[in-house]
Amino acid sequence: MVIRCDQEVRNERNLNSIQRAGVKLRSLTTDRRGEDANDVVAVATMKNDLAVTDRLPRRALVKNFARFSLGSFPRTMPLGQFLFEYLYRSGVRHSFGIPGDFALPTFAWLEKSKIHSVTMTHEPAAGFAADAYSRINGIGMVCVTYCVGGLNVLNAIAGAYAEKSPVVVVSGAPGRKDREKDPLLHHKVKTFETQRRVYDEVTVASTVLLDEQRAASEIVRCVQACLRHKRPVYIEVPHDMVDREIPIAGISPIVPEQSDPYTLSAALDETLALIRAAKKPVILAGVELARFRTAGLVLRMAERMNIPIAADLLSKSAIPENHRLYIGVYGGAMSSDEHVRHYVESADLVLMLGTFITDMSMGFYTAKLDRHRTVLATTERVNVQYHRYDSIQFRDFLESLAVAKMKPKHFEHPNPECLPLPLQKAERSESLTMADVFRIFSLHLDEGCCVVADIGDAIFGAVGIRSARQAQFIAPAYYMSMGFAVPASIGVALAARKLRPYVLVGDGAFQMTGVEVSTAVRLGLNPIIIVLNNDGYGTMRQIRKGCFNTITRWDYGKICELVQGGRTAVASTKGEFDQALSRAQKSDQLYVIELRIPRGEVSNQLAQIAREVRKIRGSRNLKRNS
Ligand SMILES: Cc1ncc(C[n+]2csc(CCOP(=O)(O)OP(=O)(O)O)c2C)c(N)n1
Ligand SMILES: [Mg+2]
Repeated sequence: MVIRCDQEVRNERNLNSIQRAGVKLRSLTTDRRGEDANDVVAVATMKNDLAVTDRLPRRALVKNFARFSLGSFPRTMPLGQFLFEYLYRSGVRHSFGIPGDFALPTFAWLEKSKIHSVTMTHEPAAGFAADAYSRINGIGMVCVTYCVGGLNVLNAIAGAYAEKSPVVVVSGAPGRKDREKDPLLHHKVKTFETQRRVYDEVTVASTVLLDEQRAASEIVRCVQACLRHKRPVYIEVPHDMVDREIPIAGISPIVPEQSDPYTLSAALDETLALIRAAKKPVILAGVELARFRTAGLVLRMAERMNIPIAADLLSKSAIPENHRLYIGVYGGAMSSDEHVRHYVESADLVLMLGTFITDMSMGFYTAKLDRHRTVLATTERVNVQYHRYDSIQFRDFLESLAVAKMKPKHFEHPNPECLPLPLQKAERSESLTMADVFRIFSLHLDEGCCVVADIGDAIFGAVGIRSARQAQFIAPAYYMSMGFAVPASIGVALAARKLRPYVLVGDGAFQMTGVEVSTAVRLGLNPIIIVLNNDGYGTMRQIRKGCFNTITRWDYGKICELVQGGRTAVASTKGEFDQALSRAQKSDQLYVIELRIPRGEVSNQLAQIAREVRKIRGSRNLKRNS
């Protein structure tokens, strides 16, 4: 018997009320989606069995079914074999992680699969690598052991959740048998459920594969949720389950999700009326355009309507920066230049498409984007001025805008001469300022580069990077976790072999995860790693001085000796940096370039932001010289 409960499960409270209403939840796995939790439907398949399934957009469903219909799998398979084969067919080619005894049987299946397993030096780095890989590849994974590994990688997965990066976390775990009588087993924290429960906070779906009958459908459900929401999911694999034969048949198709046609048409009518009436509209292209691969639709719309486009720090490079309609990065006081700031703030309509409105990307509350002149469309909702429309698929909304009839707008580029000035002979011996670091850096970029920025002035200054040729850019510009960039460069290089990572990393952040240079050398990768050495936590010093901003002075180039690979250079003048970059570009080896930046020297963007933060937090600099 099949009983379909049409009741929506919006949050855990609803799940609980379903339980109280008499439906006993057997092998319930929790789906949490924050704001888009209303996408979850509960389907009761038997009186005592409630599964939470995802609704996928019809397009995704058709595509997915065409690519890897479950019909092409044998009727039964060992669990580990199915898990990695399904992940492979979903697009995963590399896995990042560190094994442990509970995870060894899972790693054995991983090794037998078509997915390459990359052992990193530390789990946080594996998480950052997988995050960057997933952003570029569309899905990625980490494979770790129970709690000591899983909880070690948690911060990176939290960042992936916050910034919508589709990472599958596969964790080895104590066996089904081990859990009987609740013994104290190594790596256990509080209960056997602890790790899964912690992960529920940073994933959109989670499962513990304790039941052979449901294992395949649970794997499918989690991976589909990851692809659909572009957010992490958690799959826990007890070591005594991974070799068991599991049935593959009988997985129910995923119900596609569609826009409500009336709501879609009302939202479009209102938006198009605003665009029609606008004299000076602008698009603020958001990061979801990159994640959901919809930047092309927005470009088509912008070109047909002749509307200029700005990006924000998180979405930088989602739209080609050398496009004639591109005007720069907007972020209030943290904009790439005054022209873009003025243009966006004086526009009579700002179309925010796929935009995350965060304190950081909006320049610590200095952005001026009043609701009466904005449309905010994301995968979660569409807000047109003060009206909110739900039940609209983001892609449907963009597709309709891209083909809508509209008289092209008048547009004059506010800053056509925005490219960096070439380096003059006379200035080559001058010492480096942060503005010059980003200017010289920009002069060396082209389509083969992916700039990977860490936290600190590396990310703030990167707002101003602009090049004649389109380079890619990734950074944890919302979650802002230090230590991202060096391991992320490994993820980038493996996800896109044609891109060479250009890492911008502060000395503090390098001391966290820079040792991943070791993994890059082992894999034969050749990122160019630029260490911005300003003798400590420069960003923090801008906000509050104190001895807590002091770190040990390292000779950064020596890392190459330690890991026995790569080349190094040190630069403290503009000419030296330019020369070091040229050498690194000509070399096919990994390069570590240490830039000696005077303490206290910061980019304009950091100076502006620090001023705002000091204002908000009321911080006074207590000590002068630390
Ligand atoms: C994991 C983590 N720990 C602490 C912080 C807080 N934090 C932000 S910037 C910063 C200093 C960064 O120093 P460095 O990498 O040398 O860059 P700089 O600020 O000097 O440019 C710190 C400690 C953080 N964002 N992430
Ligand atoms: Mg520093």
